[in-house]
Amino acid sequence: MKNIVILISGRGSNMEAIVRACEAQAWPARIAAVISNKADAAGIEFAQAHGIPTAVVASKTFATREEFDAALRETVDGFAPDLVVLAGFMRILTPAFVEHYAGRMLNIHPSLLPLFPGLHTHRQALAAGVLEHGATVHFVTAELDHGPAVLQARIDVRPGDTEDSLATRLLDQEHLIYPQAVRLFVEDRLSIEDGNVRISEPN
Ligand code: NHR
Ligand code: GAR
Repeated sequence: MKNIVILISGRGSNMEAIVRACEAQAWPARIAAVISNKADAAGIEFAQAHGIPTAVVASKTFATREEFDAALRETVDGFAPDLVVLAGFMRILTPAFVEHYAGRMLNIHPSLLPLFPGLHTHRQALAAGVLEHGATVHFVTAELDHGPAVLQARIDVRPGDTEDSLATRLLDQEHLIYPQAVRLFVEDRLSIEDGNVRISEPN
């Protein structure tokens, strides 16, 4: 059984999709904890209702990123994670934190990376006039939104689309690919070769 620790900052709908898929598909894994950097994250209530251990490490109570990341690492490591999943987690992580979880931390970013790293991706996509938008699950590296990509999902950009309409339509796709990617990881089917992800056949 692999231990998965999920980090959130808010709603937690991607976390919810992963929790449900893990239960429904009987993965060789358990959700060991859901941890938020914000005390009022709605996702914490869902996790508690599912009997999943939760913790809050409130980022605003720390003076520096280094101190926050040290406290977060201590809490995360208390759950002996094989995999750390960022799901709508909104704090940039220090290189030391990222290095500690190298090869075992995933993120979902709401763009077709390498397009539109950083924040406000739907706004960036509309401003660029792209006809296709999407989301990328990637391994987390120190360089923001630049780690090796595992899976992507695409949506068309339609006339009249807004940041909200894109975000809403994309979220349905995120809820499909993020559980798929996490499942590949817990089934030991992901490896990184020459900086790219290789997906192996099921055993
Ligand atoms: N940390 C590292 N080192 N590398 C990555 O690839 C990371 C990461 C931390 C989070 C998620 C990412 C996203 O998918 C992620 C990937 C937050 C920001 C940000 O600017 C940017 C990208 C992501 C998450 N955060 C502000 C900060 O100063 C705070 C913004 C806020 O609180 O609303 O940390 O998009
Ligand atoms: C998702 O769309 C996710 O891709 C995005 O925020 C939303 C979180 O929703 N992540 C980022 O923008 C990371 N900076 P959720 O809390 O319901 O999963």
